[in-house]
Order: sequence, then structure tokens, then C-alpha cells
Amino acid sequence: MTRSADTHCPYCALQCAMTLTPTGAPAGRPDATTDAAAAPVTVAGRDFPTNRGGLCKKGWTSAELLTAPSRLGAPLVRGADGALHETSWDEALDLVATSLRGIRSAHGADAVGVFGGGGLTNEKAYLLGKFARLALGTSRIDYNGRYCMSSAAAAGNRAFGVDRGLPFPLEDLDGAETVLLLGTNVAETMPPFIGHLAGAQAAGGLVVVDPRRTATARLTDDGRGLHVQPVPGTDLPLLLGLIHIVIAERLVDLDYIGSRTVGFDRVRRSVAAWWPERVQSVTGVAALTLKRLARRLASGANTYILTGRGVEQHVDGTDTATAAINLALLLGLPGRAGSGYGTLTGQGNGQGGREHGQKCDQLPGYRKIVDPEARAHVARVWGVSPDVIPGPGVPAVELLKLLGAPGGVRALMVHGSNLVVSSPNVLDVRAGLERLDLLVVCDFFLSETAALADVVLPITQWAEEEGTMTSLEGRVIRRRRALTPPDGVRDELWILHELAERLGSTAAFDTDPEAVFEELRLASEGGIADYSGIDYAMLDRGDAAYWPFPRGGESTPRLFVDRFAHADGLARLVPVAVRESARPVATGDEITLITGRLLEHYQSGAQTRRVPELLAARPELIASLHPATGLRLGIEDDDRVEVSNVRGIVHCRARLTPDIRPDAVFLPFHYGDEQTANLLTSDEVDPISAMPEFKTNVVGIRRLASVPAMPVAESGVPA
Ligand SMILES: Nc1nc2c(c(=O)[nH]1)N[C@H]1C(S)=C(S)[C@@H](COP(=O)(O)OP(=O)(O)OC[C@H]3O[C@@H](n4cnc5c(=O)[nH]c(N)nc54)[C@H](O)[C@@H]3O)O[C@H]1N2
Ligand SMILES: Nc1nc2c(c(=O)[nH]1)N[C@H]1C(S)=C(S)[C@@H](COP(=O)(O)OP(=O)(O)OC[C@H]3O[C@@H](n4cnc5c(=O)[nH]c(N)nc54)[C@H](O)[C@@H]3O)O[C@H]1N2
Ligand code: SF4
Ligand SMILES: [Mo]
Repeated sequence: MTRSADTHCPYCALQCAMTLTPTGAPAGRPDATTDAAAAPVTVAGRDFPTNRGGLCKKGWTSAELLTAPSRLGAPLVRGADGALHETSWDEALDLVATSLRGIRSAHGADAVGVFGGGGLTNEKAYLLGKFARLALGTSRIDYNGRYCMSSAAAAGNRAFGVDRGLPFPLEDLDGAETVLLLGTNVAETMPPFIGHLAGAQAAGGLVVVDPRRTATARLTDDGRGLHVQPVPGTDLPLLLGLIHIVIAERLVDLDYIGSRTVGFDRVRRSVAAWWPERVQSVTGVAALTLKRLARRLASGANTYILTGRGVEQHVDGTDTATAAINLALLLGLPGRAGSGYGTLTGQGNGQGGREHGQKCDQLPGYRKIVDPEARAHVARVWGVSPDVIPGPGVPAVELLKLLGAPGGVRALMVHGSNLVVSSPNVLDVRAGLERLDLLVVCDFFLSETAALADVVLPITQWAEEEGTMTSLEGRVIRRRRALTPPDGVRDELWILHELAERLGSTAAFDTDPEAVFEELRLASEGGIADYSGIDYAMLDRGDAAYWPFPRGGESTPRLFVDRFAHADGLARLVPVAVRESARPVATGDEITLITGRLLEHYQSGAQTRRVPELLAARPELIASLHPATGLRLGIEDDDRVEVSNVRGIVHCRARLTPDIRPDAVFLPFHYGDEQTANLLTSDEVDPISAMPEFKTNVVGIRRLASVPAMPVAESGVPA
């Protein structure tokens, strides 16, 4: 193929537009006669409203993975010698199907679990949900979006009756004069995004709430914006405090509250005790700063409130996101022209991936699996009786706790997650995977999770496949093929089709993405996330297709203009309270562990640790500490340290930086094996969303006797 293809980046939800032009270099992993460095396509940024031609380092280098030396080129099966060996597709698929049948007949259909991912195209995510329910007959499917968007989704559904991360196009932010960023470091996690903050920055209204002085917080350095640096895990009291001030100072938009919401009285009563000085003593943020911030937010300027994982990935994440929504509603922002509230979806298809049935309680179109009407509708599209569709399963953390447990899961299929790196409390997860009778992983690389599998099925990469993604704006866009995939790999739709056939399923599992999308349209019709008016032809023309987009209807770039999605059209103000026992608090020499991201690596690092330039920039795990903390604990810059708690131990290098609060240590979660930050995180979950506590955990940290620096292998793990 020599034509160039207009597509989007394989990584995050900003889905920056790019053009891939084939270079003529051979696809697939290099052999002795090919040059490992020659990428088969060149990447160029393409003008698009979200990225305006810009890409970050990860986007620019994304094509290198197409020919990465470690790319898998044939299915792998674990042999009697305990090692993985290359085999044929027929043999691998026969083995998987035979094992799954055996496990199902011995232990029941729920003994097979499925773990999906927010990076899958809409077509793959939809077909995976259908495959679990019909071909496997299991209720036990969930996905990594549980770790990502579940708290924001639960809060959005509760307040607005719908969960579309941004209910407005990103370009609307250009006109903002005030933007409150709660727990998000967009300058590193979505670099081209900051172009949309320029207006607020110029107006002196960019406010960043983060315990670290991140690259995003530094955008306020000119002194006109504000960086608020609270005690980690205190965003809920902080927001209750802001609501208290807004009410006490009569800054509430009473017309809006009266005509567009219910529940004001209960919220008013619930914040009565959060006066500014009390909030100051809990969060460390000065009462005066809180008042200044509340007044700025209520100043009538075009104002947006946006949340990220820093406030959501907590055991009280749903309530914290709800408090942020309450604040936005009291100020009359959602649905008002030039203002709004939103959450920044993270994974490439984090939005679409949470709409079409990978969630344990969900059917396509964001339908509830317990709703008889929803079941009847989807059953009609699938050509089955509604009784055949299993009921709700369990969310991700609980699913992983069932691995190898009595009455639990004996076989797991993983599609799009490196869960032994990215799940909380990973030592227990590793133990669970080892107890399984069968672990099947679909991936392009031998990720840390794939390395534990009994069968690994190598798949096509983004530049080699067709499909659709739904960006953080709720806009459906096309992923297009620029290259013929290498011989040994297969498309995931084909894999699901082949397995369904071998499992004796009579349901249709199409292998053509457009045909799958046509079926998804029907299945989503009339649902909350209604895609029925969207087709490939209109996407190929470049039409902007924001859902809901009903058949014969129109795209909806802006939600909430006239009404919210609850039956009465009103938003719900939901009172939320601080649970004192929600999380352990550091005492004595203990310190709060914050986890998050670096610009150069993506998620578990399974992909970006294989890009030489990105690995060279961030080769190993580094713990960031305040110099005062270093002094207190006898740790100097570049010392090797041990970070530990009851769950696990991590060894890494320390970096002293004034950009973090003295009561916290920061670890990125991008590294595998013994450098996995999730050895230390708790698998306690939010009671509403089942989101684990990734962002604030308690650890001890001490200096290790000096050890010489170790060379780092391609995986990022010391060789
Ligand atoms: N480079 C890169 N970009 C990515 C990704 C990646 O892995 N790497 N992943 C993508 C995905 S899936 C996601 S979900 C997004 C995530 O995007 P972000 O939400 O921007 O990323 P995080 O680094 O997880 O968390 C943001 C910030 O929360 C802060 N934080 C930690 N604890 C607290 C707290 O208690 N309160 C407050 N207010 N802040 C806190 C951290 O210091 C951190 O700077 O990024 C997407 N983009
Ligand atoms: N401590 C801590 N832990 C966290 C977080 C945190 O902030 N702190 N953040 C959480 C968040 S927000 C997220 S989103 C998760 C993400 O963490 P993971 O779920 O581990 O996500 P990735 O590392 O992107 O793993 C995706 C894997 O699937 C492969 N892959 C990519 N595309 C496809 C595809 O189309 N099909 C298949 N089958 N495979 C594919 C990739 O090669 C990679 O191995 O981590 C969570 N874990
Ligand atoms: S910001 Fe996200 S979508 Fe854009 S180039 Fe970087 S990783 Fe890709
Ligand atoms: Mo995420």
C-alpha cells in the first residue's frame, strides 16, 4: 500500500489527528535482512480541532512500534517445559477453545472471565461484550476503564443522567476566562490540550489543584493564575469548602438552581460545617485563597470546571467528582453557553469503550443489563432470547480477586490491558493469575501480563486496522488502515469470530469493522449513547459526529443546553459527606504515596518502554520527594531508596524536588516487575464506582546502601 491514511494517534483520548504515509519499508518485526530502525510509515500531525496539527512525543514516535524488534509475530503457547513457543493459529485457537469448553463444562460459564480495555475500537469493545455474553455465556466481564473513568462516570450519571466526559467540544474552552483543573496534569498527559487553555491563562483565570507543582501547575507561574497545592486526598473537603463559600457569599445562580436542578436544600445543609478555616486546617489551603477562588469562579466570566484522575481515583472518588459537579451546578455552568463542567477521559477509546458492553453491568448504547427493556432490545439485535443474556457480573477489582478462588474464575481472557502492572495491589493479582487453569492474552507485545499467559495471540496495530474511536469529546472518529499487517498477526475481530465458531456459538461475529459498526448502531439505537445515526460514510467525509446521534437525527456537540438526561430534564444536586475512615493517614515517618503519569510513557509502559527515544528519556522508576523530606529521612538526590508498606516493596532512585509537598512521594506507574508502583497501592474501592485507591496510599521510605547504577533492558527493567 502506498496511499497515505488520515487517522488518529494510538494512545490517549485526545485522539490527535495524524496522517500516516507508507515509506515502503517492510511491515512487521525486522529479521536479519531488514533495518530495525526503518518505520514502515511516516507520521505527520494533521489539522483537527482538538490538536491543531500538534502531537506529543508519544504520537510522533508511535510508528516505531510497528517494527519493534520485540513485536510478536506468531501465536505463543506454553509448552510442557514451562516456556512459551511459537505455534500456528489453528493450533492456538483450537487449544483455547478446547480449554474454555472444558472449564465451562466442569465449573460453569461464569468460571471464564474477560478483561477488556479502553484502548479497543468501538467495534472490538462491542464485539467483546457480545462474545462474553453469547459465545462464553459468562457474566464476568469488566475492563480497565474501571481504573480510569468509573468514578467520574458514576458521578455524571447520578447528576446529569448521562456520562459523556466532555459535554461540549474542546474548542469551546478557547473562549474561557476561568478554568479550574482538578487533579489533572494535561501538560504531560495531553500536551496539545494546553493550546485550549491559552485564553484562560491570558485572562489570569487558570487554576490548577494538584499536590505537585506539575508542568500544568507551572502554566500559572506568571502570577496571574493560581496553583492550589492541597494535602493529597483532601479534594472533597476542599470542594465542600468552596460550595460553602459560594452559598455563604450568595454567589449561587438561583434562577438556574430553581429552573434546572433539584436537591439544593440538602446540599446547602450538607456543607454548613465546612467553613473556610476548617477547610484550611484539613487541606492546607489558606481560607483567603479559597475565598478568592470561589469569587473568581462565580465572577460571571466564561468558566469551566474539569476533573482528572487526581480527584477521581480515590475510595471517595465518586463523591469528590459529585462535589465538583455540585459546585458547577450552583454556579450555573453546565449547559450555559461559554461555560461548563467535564471530566477528561484518558484512554484512546475510554469514552466509546465505556458505552458498548465491556462493563459488567452494561449492554450496548450504555444500556443497563438489568433493565428488561434493554435486554429485549439487544436480544432482538443479537437474534437470541433475552434469557440467554447473563445478568450483571462484577467490577474489575472484584473480578481479579475471584481468580482461582473457589467458585471463582478459572480462565481469563485479556484484551487490551497489562493488568499485572496497572491493577492495584498487584502481588495478589499475580498470585491470582498463577492459580488459573488458562490465561489467554491478545497483545502485540509480550507485556508483563502476556508473559504469564498460557496462550498469547498477536494482533494488528492501529495503523494496520479500520474502526472507530470515540474521543474525550464524545465525537466518533475513524481509525484508518495505512499498512497491510505482517503475516503472523490477526485482527481481534477475526480472533473473536474464530473462537465463537469453535465454541459452537450460533450468534453472528462479523469480521468486517464496518459490518460490526452497523450492528452496533442497531444495538445502541434508543439507548443513552445512541450511535444509530452515524455511519462510516459520514465519518469518512469528516462530518462531526457527536453522540447522541439518533437515526435521522443530528449530531449533539453540546449536551445540557435545554435539559439534562434525567426523565424530568433536571440535574440532581446530591449531598456528599467526608467519610473520616475512608483512607489510612500517614503517621510518624510514613508518607503519602501519589501515583500518576510522565509525558514519555503511556500507562503500564507496555508500548512506550519499547520506543528507544521514550525509554532513554525515562529509563527507570524514580521517586520524587521534597528536599525537606529528604533531609528528614536522610535521603539525598539520586540515592537508591526502598519504598514499602504492608503490600509490597519497590526499589528505585530518589529525586529531590521542591515541586512536591513535603508530606508526599510521587511514583509513576509506567514500569514493570519490581518497579511497579502498584505493588504498593490498595485494592480498597469506592463503594459506588468500584474505583480503587490509586492516588493516595501510605508508605515508608528509606535510603538503601549505595548500589551502582544498573543497565536497563528494553522492558525498562534492570537487566
Ligand atoms: N503521558 C501520558 N499521557 C496519558 C496517559 C499516560 O499514561 N501517559 N494516560 C492517559 C489516561 S488513560 C489517563 S486516565 C489520563 C490521566 O490524566 P491525568 O489525570 O492528567 O493524569 P495523572 O498523572 O494520573 O493524575 C493527574 C494529577 O493528579 C495529581 N494528584 C494525585 N493525587 C491527587 C489528589 O489527591 N488531589 C489532586 N487534586 N490531585 C492529585 C497528580 O499529582 C497528577 O499530577 O492521561 C492520559 N494520557
Ligand atoms: N498506580 C496507578 N495505577 C493506575 C493508574 C494510576 O494513575 N496509578 N491509572 C489507571 C488508569 S487511568 C488506567 S486507564 C489503567 C491502564 O493500564 P492498562 O490497562 O495496563 O493499560 P495499557 O498499559 O495501555 O495496556 C494496554 C495493553 O494492551 C495492548 N493493546 C493496545 N491496544 C490493543 C488492542 O487494540 N487490543 C489488544 N488486545 N491489546 C491492545 C498494549 O500493548 C498493552 O499491553 O491503569 C490504571 N492504573
Ligand atoms: S496527546 Fe495523546 S493523542 Fe495526542 S499525540 Fe500525545 S498521546 Fe497521542
Ligand atoms: Mo486511564
